[in-house]
Amino acid sequence: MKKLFYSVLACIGFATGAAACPDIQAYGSTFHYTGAQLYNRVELPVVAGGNNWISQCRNVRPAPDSHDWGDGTVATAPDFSIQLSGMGRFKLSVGALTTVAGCDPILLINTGSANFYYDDDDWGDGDAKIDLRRPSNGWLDIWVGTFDGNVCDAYLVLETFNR
Ligand SMILES: [Ca+2]
Repeated sequence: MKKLFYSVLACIGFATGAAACPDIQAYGSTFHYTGAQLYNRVELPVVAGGNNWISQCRNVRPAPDSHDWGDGTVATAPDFSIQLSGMGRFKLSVGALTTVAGCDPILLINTGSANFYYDDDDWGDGDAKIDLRRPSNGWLDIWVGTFDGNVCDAYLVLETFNR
């Protein structure tokens, strides 16, 4: 419900010419994990989608993913703000998955070193995945969007691996 309210606000903003875009100053649902904790895979439910087309946001120029680059819609505030620590000996896999037919999630993240990354389908079967080989400690902001602008149920996956 909170997200729906946010969407309405974003629509009003757009109608008056003040288009909203992903905001790295805002916080989503907040969690703190160490690299060791995430060695046990964590799954967090999320409603994928939002009102901001990434391609129309000048403040967001994601690093091109090795496999695909595309568009999609995300909310203004991150869906998740994850405070990471103890990441020194780990790599981190971030996934956006769904079991809903016709739901095509995308991932947009902003790392502790303030870099945006985007992915559409690297998990396989339309699901998104971004692997951070040397994840920064600090805040990782995560938007779970959809490629086609729809809103649908998905879940975020976080898991570390020894590197
Ligand atoms: Ca996808």
